[in-house]
Amino acid sequence: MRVLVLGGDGYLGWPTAMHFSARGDEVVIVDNFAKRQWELEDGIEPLVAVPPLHRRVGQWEKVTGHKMLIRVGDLCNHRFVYTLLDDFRPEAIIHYAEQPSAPYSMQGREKAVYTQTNNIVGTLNLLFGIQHSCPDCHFIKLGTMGEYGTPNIDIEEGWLDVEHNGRKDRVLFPKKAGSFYHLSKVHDSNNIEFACRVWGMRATDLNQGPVYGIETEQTELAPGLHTSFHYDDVFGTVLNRFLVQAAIGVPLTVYGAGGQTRGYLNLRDTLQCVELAVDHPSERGEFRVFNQFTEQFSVNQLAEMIKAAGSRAGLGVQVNHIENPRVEQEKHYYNAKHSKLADLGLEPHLLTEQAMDRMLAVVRRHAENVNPKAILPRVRWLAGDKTEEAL
Ligand code: USQ
Repeated sequence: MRVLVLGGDGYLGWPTAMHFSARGDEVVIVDNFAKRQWELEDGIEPLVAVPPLHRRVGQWEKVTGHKMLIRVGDLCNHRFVYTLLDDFRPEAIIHYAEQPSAPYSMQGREKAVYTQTNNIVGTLNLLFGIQHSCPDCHFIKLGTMGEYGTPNIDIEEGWLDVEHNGRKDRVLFPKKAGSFYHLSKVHDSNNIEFACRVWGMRATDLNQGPVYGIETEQTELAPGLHTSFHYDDVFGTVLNRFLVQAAIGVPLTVYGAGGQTRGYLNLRDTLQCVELAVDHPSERGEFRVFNQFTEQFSVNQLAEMIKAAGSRAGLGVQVNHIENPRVEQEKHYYNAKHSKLADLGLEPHLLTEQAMDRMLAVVRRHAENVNPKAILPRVRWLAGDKTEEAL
């Protein structure tokens, strides 16, 4: 298939591009390297330095014989988007090319406006571009479980059947996002649903939970094919952060009471889920939503699991409850449905002791690269514009 991987230089995008290329699909990676710029702004580096994209693609070709093309450009430039889609006529578009961090978006007005403009305008340009150049193409969009927030009712997969004053309808599940970043994805979802309803587009919104992990089948093939693994307070997801904290012997940073519960998944399962979506496209006019995670944990449960992995590895891991920099519920009901990907055949890589031990061992190998200043959270939800100068 002809597959576009938008944001193919990133944590999820690069392994995804290799995964599809390995199956023999024709892959074009699109990126504007904005993530590398955001890292430079805040003095943040991934655990292991990531070679430039062209070098990684060259290495991939050398190791596997598979070619991948690179197109450098910004999705907020509609001419770039239209030319890209006209030239390549993709059958599937996997869209990761967004600012992915809640704390980044909460640094102040400038970063909130940037996050929403970048994410929403880029996606909107794609919707128009698809309608214009490749209307039958399947649009696979990385959304987030954080669009729903933590409601006191069960979370359905995208849609909710309601009965109100004796009448029935099917509506998008109510959203209660927890940051301006998560809200950007809510707005994207609304725009995509509208494009499906009005233009007959086919789309799948993957509402993904926090991802953990460092390796995939392809990253292991040769040196230089690794992905960008963040452990810092801005781009690092909680389990990846805890692994690094355990590895360097600093206390785990549980925010507040630690009862915050989310649906998590292994990086390897992100690839599997996206592949299942590509191989089972939605119908024309269908806005399909998959809740993309495999297991639910509270932050406290994750901390306990890391502590146990630490003692198996001979590390004493201390768990600290620090003041929560976010405004979020720390004890709440959480029951999110996630059966649609399983129905398509997802075989999860669960967070077993063995999986945890392996990740901790890999992270420990690079412990000398860790910048201890990137551990404690710096962005406060209540600070409004005041954080901008603090960073
Ligand atoms: N947390 C801690 N300690 C830390 C870091 C985080 O207790 O050191 C807590 C947070 O307060 C939160 C939970 O862990 O309650 C998850 O935080 P996270 O930073 O792992 O995840 P989040 O900010 O929600 O964002 C991440 C990705 C984002 C994706 C989202 C899926 O960065 O791209 O959309 O996970 S979800 O959380 O389901 O919305």
